[in-house]
Amino acid sequence: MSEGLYSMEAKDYDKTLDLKKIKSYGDTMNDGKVQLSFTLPVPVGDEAIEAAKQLLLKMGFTNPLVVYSKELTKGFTFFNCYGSCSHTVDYTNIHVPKVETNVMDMHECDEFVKEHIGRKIVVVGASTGTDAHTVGIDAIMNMKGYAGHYGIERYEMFEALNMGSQVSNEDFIAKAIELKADALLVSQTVTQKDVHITNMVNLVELLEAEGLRDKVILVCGGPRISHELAKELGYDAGFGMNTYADDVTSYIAQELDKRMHKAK
Ligand code: B12
Repeated sequence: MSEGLYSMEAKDYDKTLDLKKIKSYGDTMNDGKVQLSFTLPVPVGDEAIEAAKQLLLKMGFTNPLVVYSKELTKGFTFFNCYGSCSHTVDYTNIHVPKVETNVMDMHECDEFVKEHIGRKIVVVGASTGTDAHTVGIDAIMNMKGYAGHYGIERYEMFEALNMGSQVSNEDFIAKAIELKADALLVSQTVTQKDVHITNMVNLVELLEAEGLRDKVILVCGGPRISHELAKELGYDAGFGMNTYADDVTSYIAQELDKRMHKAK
């Protein structure tokens, strides 16, 4: 067989992992391969494919490849593409602010609360404002839990009320006062036009006006929520994708312990 592609052996491929210069991984180290899809507002055809390739080049991809294109509706074409990314990122210089807690499972957490708090912790949660998404807050609070992690309603040492969705900040606060909540859990999924920011800031302002802000542990969560954003908006903690009840209960229990301990 002649020399060429087929004669290449595994040993010929780049295997260098430099954490100061990482790039996307396709089949081999540092190949930079990325799959992406987008739509262009042009009719399907060869010109549309060429336009997609040129756009990929301008995005900084080498070897642009359009592997699928389809007319979505008249005048719009959808593409699946591959390309090689030429840029790198210094992984060693990445610092993401996050909630620093010792995550305990349900039983450990209940034991911790018995020992350190000595009573049940009251938690009120809701998807607030106009947000109609309930699956996120249910995943955290529902008795049956999510992905093998029991929700807060299941915990022996937590008293949990899930108010559901589209709960006004005023109703949310009224319930928190009625139940003497230790922690409030705010879920925000819709982020269009920054509606979550307006709503979350409004809650903080109302809590401050009621003199309640420092008396509760204020936690928010949602797919586009980060701890950094939460802190910026005046919350104590923020949780994003792939959060489980364990993360939240562990944080609340340890934070409440800290606050009670400090108050003594
Ligand atoms: C299901 C769904 C719906 C259902 C909701 C049903 C229900 N009962 O919840 C329905 C059909 C009603 C719906 C409606 C709408 N939806 Co919708 N929906 C979705 C969808 C497909 C899944 C969301 C979901 O359930 N995820 C699963 C849960 C488990 O994940 P999660 O929410 O991220 O929760 C986890 C973490 O974020 C975190 N978490 C979440 N909340 C909290 C709270 C706390 C305190 C903590 C600690 C953690 C935490 O923990 C959870 C578990 O790990 C997403 C797209 C997608 N694939 O994500 C769109 C999506 C969220 N919807 C979207 C939109 C735009 C809408 C509508 C505005 C559409 C419209 N124009 O009418 C309306 C909303 C109207 C309104 N007033 O809110 C957009 C949001 C875009 C944006 N960023 O703003 C998405 C992303 C779809 C899209 N790509 O455009 N939707």
